[in-house]
Amino acid sequence: MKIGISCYPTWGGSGVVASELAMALAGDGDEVHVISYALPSRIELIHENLFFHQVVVPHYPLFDYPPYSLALATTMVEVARHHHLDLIHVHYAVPNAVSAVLARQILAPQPLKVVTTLHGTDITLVGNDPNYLETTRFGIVQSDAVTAVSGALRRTTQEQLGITSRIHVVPNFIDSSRYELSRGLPGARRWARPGERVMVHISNFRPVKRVLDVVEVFLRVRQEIPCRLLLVGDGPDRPRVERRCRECDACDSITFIGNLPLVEEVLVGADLFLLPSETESFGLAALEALSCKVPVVATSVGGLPEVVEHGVNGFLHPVGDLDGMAASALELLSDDARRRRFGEAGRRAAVERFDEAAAVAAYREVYRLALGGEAKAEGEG
Ligand code: GMT
Repeated sequence: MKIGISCYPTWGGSGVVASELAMALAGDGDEVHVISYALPSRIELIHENLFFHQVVVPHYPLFDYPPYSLALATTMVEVARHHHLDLIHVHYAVPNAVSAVLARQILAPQPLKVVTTLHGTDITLVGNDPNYLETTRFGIVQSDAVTAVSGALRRTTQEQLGITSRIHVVPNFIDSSRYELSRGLPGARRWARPGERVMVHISNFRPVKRVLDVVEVFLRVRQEIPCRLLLVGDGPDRPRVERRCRECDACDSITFIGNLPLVEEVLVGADLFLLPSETESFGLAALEALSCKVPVVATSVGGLPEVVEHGVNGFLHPVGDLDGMAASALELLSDDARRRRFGEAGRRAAVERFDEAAAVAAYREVYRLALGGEAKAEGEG
């Protein structure tokens, strides 16, 4: 098959999932063309079947807001026309789905099927914004097939955008062997002093991630046991979080690591992962932690209960329940045997329920349907 994959190239989970999928498909023999305004951080262009096409958005004095969606649609048309793409798979609906639908229309009568994967904030925050709602809904409804990364996101899309057409659920996945390879590394322990427990948070530091809650939970735990917090990632809330760390005199035990391409290099060796988000359609970072045998304390929102099993590989609490999250963190950090049991259960879940090969097969089945194949009778999306 010849497949176009369009995504955001930044550090968000949607770009990571799109990149891993692109590399897996190319590895299986498909010809894959990645289309974005920069090379996505996780893409390794070392495969002969994998190509990258940069979307260039020219500036013109008239444009206060250069039209990225049009430049993207134009690149999609060029790539589809000259490389004879069978389909284009867009990750994140805004504006990628709309650009793909436009490209399909421009290309007619050359066929191009559009597959859209919804990742979360493209529905819950951005797509839902009245300024984008109608075009987001249009892009989704006009796609030849639509997937969501969790059952919760499918429900939200149906409820909030009133979408009644079929949405397949293909959960996010990880290449668990990568986490196996990092096992020998010191990982998070590099930053810890002897006797310190290490807690990790990874995100893009957007308000939806509630990184200040991470700090508050950490401060509660630090009153009870020696511990360190590693904050991985960067984004708009980082200055507020840094200010809070200074205010409470915690700079000595909180380390900001910034963006990292290979998060397992920090997750390995960590004792606990914190994800107190306001909303989270899936929580790829939580899955990466589980895969590294790190138990997760998170909020019981969106798709997180589909990833983290309360009392088995982590604990879930209502949004803002700082005392509850701190109590769960302490429970795990002060009981090595229990923490190890939770870690093993997390690794098992990652390997058994979020296997890369199974997800790639599920996406292939969605492609087959988009290309006009019959739906399988049982157990499908
Ligand atoms: O978390 C973000 O703000 C980035 C966003 C993205 O598009 O990269 O993440 C969303 O997609 C990820 C990959 O499917 C999910 O794991 C995240 O849960 C989801 N974020 C939210 O729903 C807040």
